[in-house]
Formats: sequence, C-alpha cells, structure tokens
Amino acid sequence: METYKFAQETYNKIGVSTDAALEKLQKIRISVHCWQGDDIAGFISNQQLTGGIQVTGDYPGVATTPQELRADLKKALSLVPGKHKLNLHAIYAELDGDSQKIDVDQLEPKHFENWLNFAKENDLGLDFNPTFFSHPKADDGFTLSNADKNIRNFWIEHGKKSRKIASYFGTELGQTAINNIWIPDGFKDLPIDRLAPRERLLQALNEILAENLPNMEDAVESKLFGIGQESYTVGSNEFYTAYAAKNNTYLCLDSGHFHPTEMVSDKISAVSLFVKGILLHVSRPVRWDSDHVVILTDEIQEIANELVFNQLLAKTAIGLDFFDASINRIAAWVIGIRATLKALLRAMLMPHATLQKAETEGDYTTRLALLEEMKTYPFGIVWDYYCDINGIPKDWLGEVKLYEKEVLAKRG
Ligand code: RNT
Ligand code: ZN
Repeated sequence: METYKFAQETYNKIGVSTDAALEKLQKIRISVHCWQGDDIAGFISNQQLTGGIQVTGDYPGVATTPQELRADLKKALSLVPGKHKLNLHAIYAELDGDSQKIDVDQLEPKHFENWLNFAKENDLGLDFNPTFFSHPKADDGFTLSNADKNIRNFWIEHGKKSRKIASYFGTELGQTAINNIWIPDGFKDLPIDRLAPRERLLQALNEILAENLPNMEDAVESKLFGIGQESYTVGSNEFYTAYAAKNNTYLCLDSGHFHPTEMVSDKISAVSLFVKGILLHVSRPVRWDSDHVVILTDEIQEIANELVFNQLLAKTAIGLDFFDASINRIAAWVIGIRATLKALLRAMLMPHATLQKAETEGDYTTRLALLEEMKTYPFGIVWDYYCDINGIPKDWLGEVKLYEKEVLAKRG
C-alpha cells in the first residue's frame, strides 16, 4: 500500500490517475484461447494438426480430456487479474454418444454444454471458431474455396453451424460471442488462377453469413502464408479487409500474419475507420508466424497504446493466439495474459494529453523525451497492486509449479 501510494503520487504529478487506469483495466475481458492447453488437438479428431500451423515441444502434462483442459484453464485464470472470456474451437466439442454419427457439419450447441456450464460457473464469456483444419476434408489444402462443390458445401455447413453455436453462447451468457473464420486455404507453389478460389471463398462466406443471428458477431482472419501454403493464401489481407468493410463484420488482425516488418499496431487505426469492429489475435512471431507466447514487447505495447489512445477498446475484442508446448502450458497462458494486461495498463498510465499536445504543437522533442522517460516510471508497482486487490498471488509461478507436481506430473 505504501509503495502504491508512492506510484500514485508519481503518476499524479504528470497528470495521470492510477486509480482511473485500474478501474478501466478491470473492465477489460481478454479472450483466452483454449488451444494453448492441448497443442490444438481438440477432442473430436485423431488427425494430426494440419492447416499449415505448427506446435513444437513436448513438455509433459498436456491436457488430453475436456476435464483436464478445463481444470488447467481454471488454474491459469486463477493467476491473472480480471474476468475474461474463453475462446473455443469447434474441435473442442464433446460428442459423447454422437461421436460415431456426426461430423463437424452437424455440430450443435448441445455439444458444448459442458463448456457453457464452465463459463457460467467461472463468470467467463465465450467466443467461437469453426475449425477448418485437422480434418480429412481439408487434406488437399482447400476448404471454403475448394473447387469440389461437395467439399465446399460441407465446410459452408460447418461455418453456419458454428455461427449458431456462437449465437447460443452469446444469448446464454448475455455477452456477445464472436465467431471467427480462419481458413488455411492456399498453394505451396505458384498458382495459375489466383482469382477463382477467391471468388469461391467470397460466395461461401456470403452463404455462411446470410442469416441474421442475435448476440454474436462475425470476424474474418487473413494470413500472408502458412507452412505448405507459402506462395498464395486465398484469404489474404486485402481480401478480408475489403470483405469486412463491405459486409459489416469484424476484421481479425493476428500479429503473426503479416510480413515481419509490417505491424498490426499501425493497421488498427486505419481499419477502425472502415470496419464494424476489430478482433485481435495477439501473438508473438519470431522470424515467422511462430505463435510464441506473448511477452511485453515493444509491439504489444504499441498495440495497447493504439487501443487506449484512440479510444478503440470499445470496438476491439482482444483475443490471444499463441501455442507453445516446450514450456509448462499453464505458465504459457499466464505469461501471455499477464503481458497483454500489463501492456494495456502501461498504455493507460501514459500522459496521453501531454503527449498529444506536444505532437499537435510540433514539439517532437518533448514527445520523444517523454515517451522515453515513461519507460522507467513505477508501472510495476501499480501492476503488483492491481494483482493484489484482485487476490492474485505474487508467487504465481510457485502455484504453477505446485500444480505441475500435484496434477500434471500424474498424467499418463
Ligand atoms: C492460424 C490462425 C488461427 C489459428 C487458431 C487455432 O494461423 O492464427 O487463428 O491459430 O484458430
Ligand atoms: Zn490467429
């Protein structure tokens, strides 16, 4: 408390209220991706992970059942301040008796009943993703843009069912659920026809989105390349940016989905002027779309600054998308969620009005000097205090290690 008072006063002197920042931060829900907990395996396919994404590492204790995954998520969420959302993929359905009979084009809300109950019990929102990979019908590399009408229709049906599930979640929880469409479709080598697959994707999306559903929002996620789709992806940035703007959907920006010198932080303000909303997939690309655990990098900070400075938090949904199997998976979640929250807090503790004034007056010296000075302000004290008032143990890692010993180590 003494130390918090010191930080409070230090920030007050530059016109920043730490209390107001914490109040604002408390309202933010991060959409936590369930797939960090089981290396994107899911429960309904025994197929290998496909779609040009890759998880590396074999750290022991991976969750292999819905019960284990929920227990791990619960542990992770107990070590981060705030109330959040859980982001599910269709492959996390629990089919029980239906497992032999149904495929992903027949999924229904009832297959996610346990997840919904888990969300209710833990005051979580839910988001959803149709899974257009790790499935025999995606093995030729094309789903919604497949030239084969039957395969295309199968995936269109999956997309429609997914929206219904999202809408059900949103209705049940009284919190809008986002249904995010990402497909892996693309070519390894130079295509002759870049247009036709995009025409088919456009048509397929229009069909999927045709019905108006309550309490859900649609998002579309672009990508520059995948492993095995290096030369061409159907759902490129231009395709989806235009699609989202024209069709009034959210646009999903994944921080690993662009050329390494292209920054999502610079794209946010631009697209915000044209799309209904933005969904972020906060991730950390290292040399490629490697989906490393999010840490407090300059780019994460810049993204947070954009959202806070431009008052874009209201039209932005913040989701995480990383997967690391080389370290404790629960720690991975905790590190990534905490880093994202820290970046937001730091942005909220910036003397924005002073910086804006300096910029407006052309005083770029002050702008740069102040930005640099802020890096050594006692933000860590404010963060610790925030964790404290939220009942989060300082030694969260100790808790993870204990859980590893008592629970993870005993898994087969
Ligand atoms: C893939 C996309 C996509 C997936 C998840 C599992 O490059 O980022 O969002 O990571 O849907
Ligand atoms: Zn993503």
